[in-house]
Amino acid sequence: MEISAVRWRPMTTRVLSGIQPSGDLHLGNYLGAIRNWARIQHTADAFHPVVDLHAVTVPQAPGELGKATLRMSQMLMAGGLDPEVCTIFVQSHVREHTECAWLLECTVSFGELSRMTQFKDKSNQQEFISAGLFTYPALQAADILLYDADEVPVGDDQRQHIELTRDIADRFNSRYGPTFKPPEAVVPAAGARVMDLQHPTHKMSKSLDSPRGTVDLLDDPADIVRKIKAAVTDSESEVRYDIKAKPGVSNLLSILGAATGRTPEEAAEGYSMYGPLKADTADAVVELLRPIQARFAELEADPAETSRLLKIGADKARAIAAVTLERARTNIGLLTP
Ligand code: ATP
Ligand code: LTN
Repeated sequence: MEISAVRWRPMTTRVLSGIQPSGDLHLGNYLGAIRNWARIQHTADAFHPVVDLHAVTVPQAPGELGKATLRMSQMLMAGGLDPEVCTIFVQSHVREHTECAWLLECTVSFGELSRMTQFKDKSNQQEFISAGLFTYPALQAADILLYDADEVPVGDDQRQHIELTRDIADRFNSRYGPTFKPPEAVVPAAGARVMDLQHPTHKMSKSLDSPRGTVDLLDDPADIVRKIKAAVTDSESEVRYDIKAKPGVSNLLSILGAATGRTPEEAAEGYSMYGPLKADTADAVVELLRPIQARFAELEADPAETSRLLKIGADKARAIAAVTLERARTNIGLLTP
């Protein structure tokens, strides 16, 4: 085995995290993920695919996915991912992902895939359970392993998929020789979790179907104010950060703190009533989202420019993915065409 031919370690930390083009981003996605990605891009070599092929694991309305993919790319850019600093691309534009996914499907077992909690949850919600929904983690592993990513910043729910990605990489390497770099999951602290405004014990989520409890990144200011003022609190009136006893108030304090660069405890100082806390939280969120919404409007007005940027991203991504895939093909021993 020619180990010297295998290059695993990029000069700087390489970070990769993908997002499905399913619905618009909400405040939880922004404060818990995108804002963090926007910071990381300045110190790491960051890759962010919009994972459209993951979205087709469940049926899609014909003709809609492309629009949703463009829109999600624009939301990422508006949220602070700079295509000149990091690599934003569309997963299906880099065909190496699907070819690599097949090799990894053959490296993961039926039993391992059966144990994935996201599959169990999602398959319970579907009438038609596609084979792709079952093998989804192998495609996700390809997304990560093709880029020799060191770190994968994700929410806690994705930890199991990243662990499986490590196991797949290790198994492939032991069968065929050093090929893939096992990545680490990087999960933000619990405080980065934004809860639904109407159901503060559930996380704010695209799939909860709680329009009054979810602040979308593109909500207009009047809607943001209305939703935050109507947030569920409790019958006491004391303002303090106590997630167990006061989930609604604590959520507002987390949001206010995150929007103004303070801890929730610091954000609580000076408030003795809910009214002013809600008003200030609403103002802070409106101000936080204002530049994002303005940037989104510019990008939305010029889809050709977004497509141009996505093509540059896909070209950069493909150059790396192709090398890794070739290494995998060679190490397995597939015949060179
Ligand atoms: P779905 O409901 O379809 O699972 P979602 O709204 O939970 O979607 P994802 O697309 O699964 O969002 O996640 C995108 C990123 O946003 C992930 O890194 C995830 O950890 C983060 N994220 C999602 N919801 C929240 C939240 N409420 N608070 C903080 N971070 C969140
Ligand atoms: N499964 C992830 C989305 C996702 C992803 C990835 C995240 C697909 N490919 C690669 C990190 C790295 C989700 O449901 N949030």
